[in-house]
Amino acid sequence: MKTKIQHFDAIVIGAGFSGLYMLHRLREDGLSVRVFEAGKGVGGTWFWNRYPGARCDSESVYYNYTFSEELYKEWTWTSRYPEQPEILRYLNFVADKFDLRSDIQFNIRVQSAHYDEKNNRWTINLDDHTNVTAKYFITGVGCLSAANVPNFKGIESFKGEWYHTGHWPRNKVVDFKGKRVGIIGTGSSGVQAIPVIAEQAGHLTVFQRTPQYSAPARNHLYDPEYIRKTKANFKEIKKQMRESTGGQPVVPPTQSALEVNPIERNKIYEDNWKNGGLGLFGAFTDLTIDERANKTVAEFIRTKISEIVHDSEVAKKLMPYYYYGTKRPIIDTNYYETYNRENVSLVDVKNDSIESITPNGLKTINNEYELDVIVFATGYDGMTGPLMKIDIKGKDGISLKEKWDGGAQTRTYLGIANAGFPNMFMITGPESPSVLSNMPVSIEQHVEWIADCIQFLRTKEIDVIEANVDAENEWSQHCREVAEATLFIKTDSWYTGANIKGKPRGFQIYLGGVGAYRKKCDEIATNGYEGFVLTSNAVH
Ligand code: NA7
Repeated sequence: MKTKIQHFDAIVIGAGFSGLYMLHRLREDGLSVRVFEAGKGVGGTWFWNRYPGARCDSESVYYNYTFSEELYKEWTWTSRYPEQPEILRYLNFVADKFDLRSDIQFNIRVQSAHYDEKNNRWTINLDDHTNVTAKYFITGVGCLSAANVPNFKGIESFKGEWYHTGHWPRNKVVDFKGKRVGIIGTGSSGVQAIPVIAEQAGHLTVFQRTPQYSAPARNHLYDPEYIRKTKANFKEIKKQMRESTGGQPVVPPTQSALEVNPIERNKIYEDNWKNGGLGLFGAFTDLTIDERANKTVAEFIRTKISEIVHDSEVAKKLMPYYYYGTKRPIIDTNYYETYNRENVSLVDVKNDSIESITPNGLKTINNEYELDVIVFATGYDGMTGPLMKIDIKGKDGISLKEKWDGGAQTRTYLGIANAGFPNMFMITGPESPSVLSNMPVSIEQHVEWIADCIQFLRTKEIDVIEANVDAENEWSQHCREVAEATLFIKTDSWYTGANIKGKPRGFQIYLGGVGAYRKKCDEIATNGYEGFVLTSNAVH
């Protein structure tokens, strides 16, 4: 028997920070909405990333929604950097408070979304073989949700257990006790997991391809007085975050690292190191644009590594050599210190690369390692990856993958829309500030912009909104130019797509800052959605 196709005003993919708020906003505006979520619960990234030590590196009191002052005041974070279980509890609290679950379908994957030009509707095909349609199609799929498990030869022969940090088991505690554990990858996930796993494992072998710059997080429990003050300053904090560069309420630097004398500069770095967190990254105005300025902070961290790590050979292997900050700067709890443990060893797989996974462990060109458990902390196909996993087709049956030429030619308008894909919106899509900002701030901005845009279309009885090709090209070019003026593009990283074999190199994040970006998006809306083509009575 054929099941009846359901029709909605809007379909949203994903029930993380983006999808939850998008659902809430559109429902408040009177739209019928359905959210599809592959996980068994809400949370998105925070549903899947359950690996040991998983924490956010934005401070808790800023890593939350600000659309509701009541919500902000009702929730109280326990520590400076929130652990994954606490963030997940927060998102569940939000889902309950706004009664969101009734419009979310869990355990289901969107396989395709095709635009039907004749009827001006999107048809969404789900992996339970049902279809639904909607006028507006919105993606809240996250920027780092397409896990990268390198295609190592022999992986299927491995007799032990293996896990990717982004797909950690939900109903099982992975037991490392007394085991020989290998971890591949030393990005944020690896750096967080390594110290925690080392405390449990019999022996932990870290397979490092590129060493990392990391600074201490100095996580601590919050003082109730600090929480009280933060809640009392809600309005000011919200304003500061929205107008800032990175979505954090911090005072921006005013000095070049080269303007101050070395003693003073070192004191500023020391203060940031003692204070913990990502302060070093924003210590001076020119760390990410001037090679000589960057060298000063890079040298500072390299000196710290040599002071912390006892074995000079190990310390040497841990020394990063590229521009600081051009790979995501990391904060940690006892990362470098962990290499002083007897049960931890470091293997440099840049010089002795991984050849295969064997039934009993891992083989590099020169050595073999026996392992009971392998942890892949090998990252993600960032930004475009999650979108290209879905078969999204716009006008004339052209897919997003074709339009972007498999990632080689990513072009978007504001990171929100795509020419050729009418009535489709991306929350924190490629070429928006997204991952180079405090995510909830960027997510809220997109959700509110999209919801306001849809309200505008409904009020003016406009049926179709589509980005104009010229406006899109101009925006993409602007993004590239901003990135090319920085050191970011000089390093192989997931920002540039260099971490994925065969992925063309680009830069898919807007580096102009969240405040400037918000202003630009608002101007476009105020000018009647400049750069978009608006059409009425499109339904034939
Ligand atoms: P990242 O930051 O992309 O880190 C992945 C790590 O895995 C990194 O050290 C990679 O080395 C390493 N890697 C990837 N593939 C391989 C292969 N084939 N062999 C050896 N090593 C490999 O991902 P994370 O999950 O840690 O963090 C992602 C983001 O989440 C982070 O930036 C924050 O925004 C939050 P490489 O550096 O490429 O040489």
